[in-house]
Amino acid sequence: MASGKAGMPALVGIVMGSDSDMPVMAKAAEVLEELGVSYEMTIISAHREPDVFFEFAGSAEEKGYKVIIAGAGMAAHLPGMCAAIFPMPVIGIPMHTTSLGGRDSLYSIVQMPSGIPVATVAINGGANAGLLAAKILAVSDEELLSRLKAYSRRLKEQVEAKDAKLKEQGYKAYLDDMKKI
Ligand code: RP5
Repeated sequence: MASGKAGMPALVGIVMGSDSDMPVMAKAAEVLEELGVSYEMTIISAHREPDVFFEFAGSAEEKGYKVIIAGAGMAAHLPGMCAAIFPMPVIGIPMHTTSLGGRDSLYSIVQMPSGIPVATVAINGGANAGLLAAKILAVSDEELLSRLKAYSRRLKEQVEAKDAKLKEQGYKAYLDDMKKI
């Protein structure tokens, strides 16, 4: 289990079906760290260890989680089953897959039956999942809301800086710079 803020009870549970999902799930963790939101990261396979999964989902509320971010690929049942058990918001991240390009994961996660919603982000949308979790928590946390507004301002400034560089250098030099990265 990886934790975002030492000594802070985790508000967000980040769970993934396999360590092969880690590069995408890490994006969610990075955003939460940047915004100062505590989290715990766990690997659980709903299919390969259902008993461990039921213990995780059944105890998540008691542990203090307010949101769960669940990522999985292929027949991706982890987010939906979290939503079936955990009474607060669940955000699903469909993993890209080599066989079906992630459509298998996307449809498995987004096509939930009425009554059991999963807020599904884009295929491999780890960063947006982290942001959405922070926005849900910011409904009752003014300081977090301020940090989210500052995050949005930084995004805007980054685009403005890119446009200023383009105007200054022209697109050919800009492209050359991009190839160096
Ligand atoms: C899913 O199956 C996982 O979420 C992962 O995306 C996919 C493949 O898992 P591994 O075979 O890499 O463990 O359960």
